[in-house]
Amino acid sequence: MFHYLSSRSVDSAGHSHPGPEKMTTLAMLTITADDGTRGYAFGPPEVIRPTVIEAFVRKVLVGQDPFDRERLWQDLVHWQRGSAGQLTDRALAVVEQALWDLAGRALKIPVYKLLGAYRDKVPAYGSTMCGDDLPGGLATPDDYARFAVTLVQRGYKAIKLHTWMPPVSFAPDPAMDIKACAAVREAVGPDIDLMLDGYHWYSRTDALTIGRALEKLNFAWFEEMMNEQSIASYTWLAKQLDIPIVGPESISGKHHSRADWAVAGACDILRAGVPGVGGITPTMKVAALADAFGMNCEVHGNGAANLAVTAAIKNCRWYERGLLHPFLDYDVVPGYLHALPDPMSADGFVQLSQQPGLGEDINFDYIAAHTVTNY
Ligand code: LLH
Ligand code: MG
Repeated sequence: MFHYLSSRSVDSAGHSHPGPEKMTTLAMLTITADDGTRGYAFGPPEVIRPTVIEAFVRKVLVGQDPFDRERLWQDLVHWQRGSAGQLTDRALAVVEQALWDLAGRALKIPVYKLLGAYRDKVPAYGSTMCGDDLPGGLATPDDYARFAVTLVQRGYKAIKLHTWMPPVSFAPDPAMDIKACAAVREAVGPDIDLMLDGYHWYSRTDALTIGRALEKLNFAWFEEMMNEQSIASYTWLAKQLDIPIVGPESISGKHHSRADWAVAGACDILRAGVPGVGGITPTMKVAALADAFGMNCEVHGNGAANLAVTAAIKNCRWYERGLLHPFLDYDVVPGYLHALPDPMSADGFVQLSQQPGLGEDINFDYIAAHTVTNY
């Protein structure tokens, strides 16, 4: 576990926003093979806790071949049931990413190539932070419009708005969301792809109202506007709207729940991110499942592992770059890395690193100097 400086803080509902620069804690999991080859993955310390490592991860991994990722992952999945919620999908994902990183480093090949690369660069969409009440931040529809223009100048060919959510005092407000989307469309013109990821608990009728407005604004997709626990609500909405519905992002169930969504017609585009579904392999399974249904799978979230998957599959249009905010410079490299895992060119493409493994250029000296606990 180590400290690094971050200017992002999290509100009372878990959404990130700009905040005062402060020391933040991150965990780095290291898996070492008998020949000394190592694999690394980062994760929140509360996810990859010492008790989780001791009670489950060591028991499953020690003495095993680190290349047997599927078997090791399945063994961890079996432990999940009896773990009383201790061994989460997010913990599985950290362990599995470190195994992929180890394999890539051992074979001297980037993970996206190990996965069977489809491309070496991926177009990125700029994914905004959720709305706030910071003057000049993301507090008004005009703020979103101004920010969208700077994102287009930076090179983004697509932008996804996360609009206002509690604890912002006036949120949620469907009319405000529609105004922000209209202001952004007006500001960037017809050629930029736009998406909305608004408040995640709208009612069916509010969601339908917003969805119809987005259709008029020619938005490319509509994401997590309702509680994803209700497949029936998503099926109800998808039947009535032409705009593609993307999901599910936040529900549990790994690739199994995504299969249920595809069968139910609850979305037009599937969604999975490496931390959320328990690793790179289950994310690839969702992508294959989507492919079998003739659907895209838009990968949720940024970072080296999500980028590797995005480059390894054909049926994902964009890499989600962010979260972005006018007060923050996403291109600043955090202290524990030597370079961003997802540098974006002026024409909006993220080039995949050719470094062996996940492609994170780790600053081991920084981490050693800022380590607070080793276990
Ligand atoms: O609610 C939020 O803070 C965001 O929606 C966040 O979860 C983000 O990761 C997301 O949904 N991206 O698509
Ligand atoms: Mg989302």
